Amino acid sequence: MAARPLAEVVEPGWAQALEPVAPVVAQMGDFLRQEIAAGRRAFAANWDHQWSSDQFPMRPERILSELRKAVPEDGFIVTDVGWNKNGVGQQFSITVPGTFVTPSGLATMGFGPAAVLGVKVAQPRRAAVSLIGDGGFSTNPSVIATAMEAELPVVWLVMDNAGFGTIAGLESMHYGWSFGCMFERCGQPYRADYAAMARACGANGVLIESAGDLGPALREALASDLPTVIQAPMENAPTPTPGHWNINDIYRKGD
Ligand SMILES: Cc1ncc(C[n+]2csc(CCOP(=O)(O)OP(=O)(O)O)c2C)c(N)n1
Ligand SMILES: [Mg+2]
Repeated sequence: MAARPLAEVVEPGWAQALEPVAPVVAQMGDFLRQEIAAGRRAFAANWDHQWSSDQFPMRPERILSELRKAVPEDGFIVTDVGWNKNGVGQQFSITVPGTFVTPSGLATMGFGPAAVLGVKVAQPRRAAVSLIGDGGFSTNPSVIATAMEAELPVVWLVMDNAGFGTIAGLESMHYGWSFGCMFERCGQPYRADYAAMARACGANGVLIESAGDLGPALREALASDLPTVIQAPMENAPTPTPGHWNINDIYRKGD
């Protein structure tokens, strides 16, 4: 990447003061870029067998890789909270700045299903996909009717692990149970039919029945002039959390 003149990137008056150290900083930048690229290659080598896994219910990595292949590089990925956000943060290559929209540290469930509507209003010609969990989508399913009224052909891709999966993992790690976090009925995983909810609103609704169906379903949804809910049953498996920290180091069982 070509270095920009200092005067363009720092406050007026600082350029002269920083001039002597600029070459060193530029060299460090090159070194860091190489280190990051090597780290990404090593990370990808660890996970590529999951990116193409045919397992069903699906692996989260396969969902992420199908999404990356289907959405144009300038399309928007809007997440919520859970494996969706954690997965995009670490396993989804973003090449166009501003195309990853996320509640980040505020982590408000229900953000993803709604925020994608605002994104589509602002950029109607670009693809806008909301990648969300079943818990997050359940907090705000009325967005389907709103998208129908406003004629916004957005896509919600629901990673359906039949639970508040991230929180179930934290609970069971620290307390040995996952009370209230896994959706069950009569001892079996309980999945509401989110695709049918979409159809009830007049939108498209697709329930994925095998891993290979997801790519074509995404392409069809992106070409449609109606909003679409795609429900992808998924194993409740962690995608690594972005950054150097581990969420399990933060929450500790009290004395
Ligand atoms: C309004 C709100 N309530 C509770 C939480 C805590 N919380 C964070 S992730 C999560 C579970 C989300 O479930 P789901 O959307 O299904 O994603 P998953 O963890 O299963 O990937 C919860 C309850 C939150 N972030 N926001
Ligand atoms: Mg879930």
